[in-house]
Amino acid sequence: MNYPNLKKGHSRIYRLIEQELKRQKRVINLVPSENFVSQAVLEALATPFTNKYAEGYPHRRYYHGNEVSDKLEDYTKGLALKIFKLSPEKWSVNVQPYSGSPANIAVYTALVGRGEKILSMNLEHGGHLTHGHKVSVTGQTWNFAHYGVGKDGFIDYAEVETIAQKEKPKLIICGATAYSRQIDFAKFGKIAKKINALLLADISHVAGLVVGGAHPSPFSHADVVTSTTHKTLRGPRGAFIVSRAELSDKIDKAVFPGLQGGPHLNNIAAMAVAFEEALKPNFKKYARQIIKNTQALAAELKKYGFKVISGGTDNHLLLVDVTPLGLPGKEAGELLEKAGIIVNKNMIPYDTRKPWDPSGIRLGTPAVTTRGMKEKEMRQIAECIRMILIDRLNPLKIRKEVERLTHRFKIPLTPND
Ligand code: DSN
Repeated sequence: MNYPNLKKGHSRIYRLIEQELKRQKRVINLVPSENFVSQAVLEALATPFTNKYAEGYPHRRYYHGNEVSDKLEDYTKGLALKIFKLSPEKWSVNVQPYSGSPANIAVYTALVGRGEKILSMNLEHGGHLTHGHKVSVTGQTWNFAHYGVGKDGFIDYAEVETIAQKEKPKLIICGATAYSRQIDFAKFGKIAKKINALLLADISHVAGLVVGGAHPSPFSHADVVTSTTHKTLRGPRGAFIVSRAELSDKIDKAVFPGLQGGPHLNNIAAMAVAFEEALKPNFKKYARQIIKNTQALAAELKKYGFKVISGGTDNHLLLVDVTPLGLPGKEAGELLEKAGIIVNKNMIPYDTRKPWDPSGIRLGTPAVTTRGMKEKEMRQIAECIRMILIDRLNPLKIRKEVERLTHRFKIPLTPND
């Protein structure tokens, strides 16, 4: 690890960074919303752009000295449109949201009056906290109605339409954080048109798959698209909002000055690096491999008798109900962690348990795919999971197998790391 000034003058922080790097190297990370950024993304994050205030938008700033920031933000916005093959005549983009939650809140603030109705996916069925859960400011400020999945684990589009017709929301949200199937943006678009609602696609989880051509794109059907940049897109933590051009003034005002202060320019620089990386041909391969890996993992787990929600996956994640094994999700996650396999506990559709100790675990392959693992390694990982959760072997015994894999498949850092 090459941070000489931290090592010399801030040894406590240096040691923590060292410990975290070591942890990341040694575990198999199956958290579907996490990934490993490239060294170039990390370098961009640690640049003097962090020193600059640039409240406002390119060429309309509240601070002087922004001639370079303007170039950076204009360039990043151009790249954001380019990765989705969008024309700047029809679409606008805002790259300033600090993360996915403020991006969603900015969209609601811009397009839906307080107290007005929004229709979104239930958190328990795979939606996101900022899709109107009662503990989120979104659920306390707007009037949310929800749709979910059927007992088969799939979105029932006929039911979505029935709820939409009854509730007449101003905005419909599609997109999820724990849904392992493709989202049919065309069907959502038709439903929204029928009731004259706007459609927001929150593609935070699948953005990298969309860019890589491994998941349908929402842009022919949605009015607004939000996404984080740090999940399958493999960029720094951050988010962006793409909207039909005529909505962009309202959205820009909602982001700044409505919700945020100055943009994090170093983050925007790192986002641009990630977008450039996503334009390279090998990103398509990466996106396709993520799905091959998740499907291999799901198939192998099913072979061992694990209960995979909806019976499988079309994307980067899968949900497993662990209660038939006599284990709640929290305990399953803890046992796996002891072996160095990191997942997150997660509610499953129709869960009777609570979010802090739900019935399921959520597993995903973006991070292990970045390490270069393929289907063969997914089968090995599934076997490790079986040995821990079904055979109930001591997880510490499985740790060696995990370390063999993590030793062979490095995280993307320069050789001196
Ligand atoms: N926390 C993110 C996830 O893990 O899916 C969503 O915000």
